Amino acid sequence: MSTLFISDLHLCPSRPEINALFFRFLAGPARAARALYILGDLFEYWAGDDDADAFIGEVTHALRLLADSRVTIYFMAGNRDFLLGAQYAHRAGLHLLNDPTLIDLEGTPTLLMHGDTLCTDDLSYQHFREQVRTPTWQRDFLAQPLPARKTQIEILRRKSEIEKSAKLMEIMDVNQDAVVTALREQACTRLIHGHTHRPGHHLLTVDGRPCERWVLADWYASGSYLECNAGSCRAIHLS
Ligand code: LP5
Ligand code: MN
Repeated sequence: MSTLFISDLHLCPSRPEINALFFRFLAGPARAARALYILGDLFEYWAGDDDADAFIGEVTHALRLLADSRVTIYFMAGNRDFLLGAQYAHRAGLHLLNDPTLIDLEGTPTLLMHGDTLCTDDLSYQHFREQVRTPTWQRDFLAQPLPARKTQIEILRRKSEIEKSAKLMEIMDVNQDAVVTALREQACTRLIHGHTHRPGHHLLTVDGRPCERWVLADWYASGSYLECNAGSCRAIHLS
């Protein structure tokens, strides 16, 4: 049985075709898997587990059906849905993972990350990330009423888009030294991450060990997933 990996779906009510594709994926290929790993940015943004609108309800229901069919679903937060907490995870049947997480994937030590922490040259983002990942910041933010949180998120999203348009593409990609350090520290040979929206399969050598880095694709124009079996992985495009 395979293990599947997805990330960067950015689900939101305004992209019905992608949502339908995701629901077909959950009811189709994902049903035959041993486990599904969602490596962040499942949602366009997450304002708190108390945001229970109809669209989120649909996604929750679809995830729950998969979890109830005995496929283990793991969720690692991305930079857009890091506020997703234990309450929602319980509702949707998700097992929360820390970033990074090392797993033994049928004999291959495999490191899982969202990918944003590898973009160490993006200093303004890393500074922002440091602030919003503290328990104090998150407690204060979540203590505000939902509409106030959503207003601030909208301001941040606009600011982020403006800043991104002025950043060099290289700055928003992973830093090679950060990749090597992650593989070295965890003594593993495979890294799977998303975030950069630059799908690919990169081969590299770390301390004499042949390693590979899989970058998951985003689900903006279409969908895809990474399927791993003993020893190898392949990217599968959905249409
Ligand atoms: O997601 P992506 O790939 O488009 O861009 C990221 C970085 N941007 C972000 C912001 C998110 O995309 C949008 C909002 C997510 C909702 C989170 C919910 C809770 C937080 C609420 C806080 C108020 O993560 C982008 C990176 C890019 O990846 C590539 O790696 O470059 O980073 C930025 O552009 C961030 C800026 O560099 C720094 C922003 C400083 C913001 C200052 C505070 C504004 C708060 C307004 C509140 C009133
Ligand atoms: Mn991301």
